[in-house]
Amino acid sequence: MTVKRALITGVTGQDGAYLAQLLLEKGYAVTGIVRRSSHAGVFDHRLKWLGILDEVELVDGNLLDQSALLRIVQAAKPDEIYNLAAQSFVTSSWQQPLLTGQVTGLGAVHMLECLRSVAPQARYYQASTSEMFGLIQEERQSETTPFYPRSPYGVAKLYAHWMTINYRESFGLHASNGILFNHESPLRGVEFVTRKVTDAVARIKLGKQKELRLGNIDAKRDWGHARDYVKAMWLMLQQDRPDDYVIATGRTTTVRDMCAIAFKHVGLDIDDHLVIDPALFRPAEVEVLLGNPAKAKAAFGWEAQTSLEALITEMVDADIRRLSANA
Ligand code: NAP
Ligand code: F7E
Repeated sequence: MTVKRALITGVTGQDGAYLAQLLLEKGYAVTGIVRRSSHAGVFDHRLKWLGILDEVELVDGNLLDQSALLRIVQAAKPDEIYNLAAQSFVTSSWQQPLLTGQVTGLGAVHMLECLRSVAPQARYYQASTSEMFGLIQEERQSETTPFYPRSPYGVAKLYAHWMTINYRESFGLHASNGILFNHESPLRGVEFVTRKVTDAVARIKLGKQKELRLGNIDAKRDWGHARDYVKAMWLMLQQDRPDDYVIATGRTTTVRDMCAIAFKHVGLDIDDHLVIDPALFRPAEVEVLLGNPAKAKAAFGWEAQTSLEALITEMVDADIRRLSANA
């Protein structure tokens, strides 16, 4: 039996780790691109947490270095390429707009150029995002909703999104965009709001912290579990024809209500600890997102499996375990 080969950019990130785990379970040989860091913990902590560090082949590369990417793709001979690498934190995209454009926007084109030049048969997944909807033009956002990005991150992703469609149409590549709404897990970076909340709630419960400072708690998001969402990435590349799909739960919740789930889980009162900090508000906010995943359900039967309550309580419990082990 021939073993399928997958190449993942951003393998050290939340989604990269869960996707690598899924593909290994399916019998794939998995290669992941890692950008060099002075600290080993940056590249191995999520893969270690999932117990798969030794099973993934890690190669040194950077989305900004086209020559390295070309050599990597040529050597890996992938059947499937998942482009998950990005400067993915919306707040940072105002601090580093040019870098965000280069990595999150142009970086995707570096990968598409590799595909076009040396791997035209490979199937390609582009990590598009609900942030492209930004100032929403329809109450429930689907593949046909007009885009209106509200951050340098959203604008960079929109460029990558359209370049993926353009390369598909120009060169006949099997290239698909997954327009994923927010998805979280115990492996989420601690700068994102769900993990910031669950980490703080765990610290408050363990007596290591007193307050939780947040910005706009009226913002609403459609939050799912990363483990469910990486299955959708894989399913997209198993379809005969490349296409673009919204992946979401179809439920939206305020930051405040998400937070309340976390505090309630450990028997604490949110109003005793939550502090609003105006410095954490964004220059332009995405007030509400709510996805319509009907197309993905009809095409390949994908549906979110994890409720927000199950997701947040899993994250709080994981943070309590992590902090207790490090005490
Ligand atoms: P993440 O945890 O921030 O991971 C980003 C990954 O990109 C990390 O592995 C990071 O490496 C890598 N990276 C950053 N700059 C790079 C560069 N110049 N060269 C090579 N690698 C680089 O993000 P995630 O939550 O897993 O999301 C995965 C993808 O989906 C991203 O493209 C994100 O924008 C997109 N997305 C995420 C969501 C969500 O809710 N999670 C929703 C829609 C779309 P280091 O480990 O070295 O930092
Ligand atoms: O913010 C509000 C904040 O940083 C969610 C990325 O994965 O999902 C993510 O982008 C909301 C915003 O995620 C704090 O203003 C309030 O309205 O967790 P977040 P995001 O910006 O939605 C999309 C789909 C991506 O593609 C991105 O890569 O929460 N909020 N107070 C806060 N947010 C943070 N981070 N920190 C706060 O203190």
